[in-house]
Amino acid sequence: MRLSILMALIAAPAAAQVPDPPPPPVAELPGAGRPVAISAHAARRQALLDRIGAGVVAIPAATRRDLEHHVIQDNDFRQDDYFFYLTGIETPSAWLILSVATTGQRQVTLLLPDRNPRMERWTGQKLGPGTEAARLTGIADVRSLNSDHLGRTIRDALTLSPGALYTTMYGRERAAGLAGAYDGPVENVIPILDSMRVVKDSVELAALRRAIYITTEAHKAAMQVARPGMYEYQIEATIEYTFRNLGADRVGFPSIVGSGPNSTVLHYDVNRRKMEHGDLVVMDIGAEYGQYTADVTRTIPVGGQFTARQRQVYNLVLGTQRAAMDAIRPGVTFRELNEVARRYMRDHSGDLCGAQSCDQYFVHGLSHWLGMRVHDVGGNRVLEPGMVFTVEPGIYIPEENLGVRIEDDVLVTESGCEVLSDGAPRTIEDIEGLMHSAGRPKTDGSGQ
Ligand SMILES: [Mn+2]
Repeated sequence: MRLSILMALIAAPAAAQVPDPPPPPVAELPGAGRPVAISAHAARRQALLDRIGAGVVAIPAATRRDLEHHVIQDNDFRQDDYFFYLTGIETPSAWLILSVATTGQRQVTLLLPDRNPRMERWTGQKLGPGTEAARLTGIADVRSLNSDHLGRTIRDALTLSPGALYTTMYGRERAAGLAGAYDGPVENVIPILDSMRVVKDSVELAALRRAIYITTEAHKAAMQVARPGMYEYQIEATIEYTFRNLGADRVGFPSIVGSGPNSTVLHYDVNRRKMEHGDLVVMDIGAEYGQYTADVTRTIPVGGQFTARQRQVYNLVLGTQRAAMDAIRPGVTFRELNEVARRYMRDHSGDLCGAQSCDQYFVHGLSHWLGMRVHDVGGNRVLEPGMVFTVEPGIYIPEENLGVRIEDDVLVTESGCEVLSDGAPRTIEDIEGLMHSAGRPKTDGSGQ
């Protein structure tokens, strides 16, 4: 027992409590790609074809970056979001061609680069054309990108399915160029895909839940290690250690760990300051898992206890967030939620921020969509069940080196919302409780 308690104290935070990811529906893909949720991706492709009427859709995968030519610190391959949304595979340089003929007949073709054993010595095994790829992706027609030629596939599809050529490619004349002598209309398919992506299906929600779970665990780990005298990057290290330790693929965005004066800088990510007693630390972080990212912010007192002044400002931000969350339901807009939040802040500021209301220090928007991108696609939309977004009020008072932001990720339900990031302590009582339980002496936060 003694040993297990000791091990629990020195082990990585909460590593033993991680629930397993859902069981894979098929075998893992070569190259360590995760299993494809075949029916979900097929449903997305069919939903896209429902939307375009007649025509052909051509979606390129991302290409692998080159150590010799690109920024080497950022050489990790990450799949193109649109290609991933429609296929679930992380294979570089592939293409997806979808078509719907005037007869209504639909065709889905995946073009994969031929495998290259010599290159695979360097880059690892890749998914190549063949029956194995068809089985693993659920796309029956998998062809060789090299021998079948992309242009011919697109041209043939356009012959059978006249209409427009839809693509995500920048420089859409290049897409037409791929189809040779094609001189019909070329359309941007991105707005259609974005309008689909803003409402998440169950497979997307599972990835988001896992990314968010990992992120809330990282917040708890950070709360437990934070001490005056530490540097911000040491908190960042604990956070990003926890991300990888729990299976995150990468950060969804650079981790923000801003203490004292840096707590009032919205996107501070240098993280080099030495933290002092009395500082608040804003930690705005998000793990990425399965191409989906979390975005959760907590603000903590590095000494383990909020001062009276910090406590008042913190609770105003928290009350503002609760007011906004209480107003979430289908049919509401971001603009309306923002108004609810600002009205609450104005009505409850008292003299906390001088003669004016504290909402003068609430200098950013309340919400943004969340998904494969941290500021996800979706634009102006009325809330519907299945949408996921952030609720993040803040108050930043530079003249006091006092910044507070509280950010949670919510899922719109039929009647309101589910807070997906509840796992990270949010109230003063819960934050101080966790910080004290990590062996920290009780102080008044002022350094004594
Ligand atoms: Mn955010």
